[in-house]
Amino acid sequence: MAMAKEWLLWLSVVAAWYSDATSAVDPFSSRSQIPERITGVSPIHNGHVCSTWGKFNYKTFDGDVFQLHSTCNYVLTSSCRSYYNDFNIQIRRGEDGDHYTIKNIIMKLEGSVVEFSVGSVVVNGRLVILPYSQAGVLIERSPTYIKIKAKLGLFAIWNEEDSFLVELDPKYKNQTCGLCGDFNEVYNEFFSHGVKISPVDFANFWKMNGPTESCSDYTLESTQSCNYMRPLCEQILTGPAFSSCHSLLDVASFTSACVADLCHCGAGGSEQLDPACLCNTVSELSRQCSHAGGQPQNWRTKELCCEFIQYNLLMDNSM
Ligand SMILES: [Ca+2]
Repeated sequence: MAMAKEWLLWLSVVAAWYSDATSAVDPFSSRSQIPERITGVSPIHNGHVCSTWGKFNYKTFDGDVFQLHSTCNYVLTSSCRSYYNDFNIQIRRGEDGDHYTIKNIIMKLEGSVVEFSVGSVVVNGRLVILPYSQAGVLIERSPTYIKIKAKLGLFAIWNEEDSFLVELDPKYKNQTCGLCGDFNEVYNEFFSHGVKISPVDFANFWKMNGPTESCSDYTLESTQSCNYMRPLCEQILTGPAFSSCHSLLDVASFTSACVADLCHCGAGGSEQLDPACLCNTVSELSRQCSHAGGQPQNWRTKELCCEFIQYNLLMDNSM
């Protein structure tokens, strides 16, 4: 994959800055692969959270990180095992040139249907003003997020851009289906009848497009040729700004997502690379760290993602 020299130079400068700042022992240097099971990290956060961010990153409840480049509508997660369907969350990403975002989210929460799109929240067909609270569903807006709490045991946040996170009560373990997986603490999502399947094949099980709708999806090329970018991601994600996060999150999985972000940076094979590619996963680590109870420090510098606002506000993660 063609890489602009300026881009590599810029990355090297950023990495060097972080490297200087992380002269202490790097406890994650040997964790270059996604572990078979997430261990030693916060079970409260990691075990109950599914998320999607950036252009195409998804992380299942069980910790699998995968990339799905698609503008189709999918079931993100739903209660599938019980007779009564407690919840169903559908999500559709959109792209406008180089700008990728979550176009809309539909949440069926017990008896209510809540539709989110940028700038509007519609409950049971009616536009509502936030904060909204009715029938066990609370929706409120913070400076940087829309938060959704459902009494049945669901908490979600959307930054009205690329990042959506859903946390479920443990009572739903092994009860869910959708892109977030089955929530059974086993990495089994990408196998069908014992055969490994691609993210697009996996996602096809959960595609919910109407018969007349059109959308595009494709499997991204392997990131194996981009492994040389891994140290850059590791240096930033294991840096001192995130020291309070390292015991709370599985940083190795974010590193893999960061490598994918850089590997697939630029639109349509263009050599014009977007510095924001590096920011997506770093921002997500910061958000999830806050959600898990950590306190990420100000990681944005003049060289790194300075044009974006600071997201790492302390969030209320109570259910
Ligand atoms: Ca699973």
